[in-house]
Amino acid sequence: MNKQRLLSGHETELLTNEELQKASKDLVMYKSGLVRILPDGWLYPAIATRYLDRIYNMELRSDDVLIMTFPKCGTTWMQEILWAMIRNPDLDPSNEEIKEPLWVRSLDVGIDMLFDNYKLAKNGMNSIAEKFSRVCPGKKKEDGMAIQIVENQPSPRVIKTHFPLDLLHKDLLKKCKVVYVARNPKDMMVSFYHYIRVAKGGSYQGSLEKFAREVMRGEIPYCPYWPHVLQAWRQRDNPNLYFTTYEDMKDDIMGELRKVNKFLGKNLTEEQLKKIAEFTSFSSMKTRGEPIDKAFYIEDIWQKEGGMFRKGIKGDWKNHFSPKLNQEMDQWISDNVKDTGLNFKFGN
Ligand code: PPS
Repeated sequence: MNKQRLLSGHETELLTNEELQKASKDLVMYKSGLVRILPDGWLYPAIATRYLDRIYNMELRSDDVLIMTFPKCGTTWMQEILWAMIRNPDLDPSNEEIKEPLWVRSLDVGIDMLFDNYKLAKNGMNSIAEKFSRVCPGKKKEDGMAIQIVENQPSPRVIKTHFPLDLLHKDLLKKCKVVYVARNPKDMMVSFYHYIRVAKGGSYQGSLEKFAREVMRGEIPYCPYWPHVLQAWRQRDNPNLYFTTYEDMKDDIMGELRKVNKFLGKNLTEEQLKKIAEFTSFSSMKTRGEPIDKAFYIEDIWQKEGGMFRKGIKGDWKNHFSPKLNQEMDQWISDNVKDTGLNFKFGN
């Protein structure tokens, strides 16, 4: 079926063969192709349409917390903070969950759509598949492993999503809390480019300049960037959404932890927050290792440049952008933030 109406009200449209051929020149492709979700044009592996309605309709609990981001904007960092604050505030090492990789403890509810990639399907998601068979006996993988694990998880849950607000339930912000992390688009671009090269699901072969232009035109999976960020930005005064940035976290992590503590109503002590800051520092997280299965990565790029934990700094774009790309990005940014009140710090 070429077109489908989702419960969120969006219409789906499969990319034509011509569009797919263009997209797959530098990118590893998905068996079922790609789908565009209108009107904003979100681009996902076409298999996403199998899960989106179920995710839209998932039963939300009042103590659920969602970590929502556009990719490469600080998800993993905030996810580990939220998991610690909510599930293990004293960082008890004997906690059973802490032994699991982060992406199993706190699932990306839409991760199954990446399974459609032949390079990943084989063993890139073993830990999720293992948990699925353990906690969802008799259930079908094809109905979405992540969503079914999440449905079975004990409260309070920390759920990760890269889907934007408007693809999730219309009452999401009435029913539970969302922490949204944005990152300046120049550093997002460098980090996204690295990841789409190192992840077998991307195996991207083109240059940074080419990639950046494709992202700006919304031609890379998970794009477009602006509606994702702006939908959350417009909700910044909603008491159930906390909007923050990667740059604010880098500038003052204790200040951010206090704000998140208040937002969640956790009443953790300064001592507990300090320990969480240390537990979730870049060096601690990198030392503990990848939050996902290593089979996800192309080994030699991973060895040289890292995987999920690459540099963890602000302003790295300055080491990668040509003056021309910088100019194009500046234009793209100013066109899109105009009249929104949203400003980014571009790092030093
Ligand atoms: S993902 O795959 O979309 O969930 O990736 P995401 O976690 O959003 O983004 C990865 C970038 O975040 C950096 N990172 C951190 N920075 C500082 N402190 C901590 N603890 C931390 N954890 C992850 C990670 O290094 C990626 O940024 P770059 O610029 O590529 O280093």
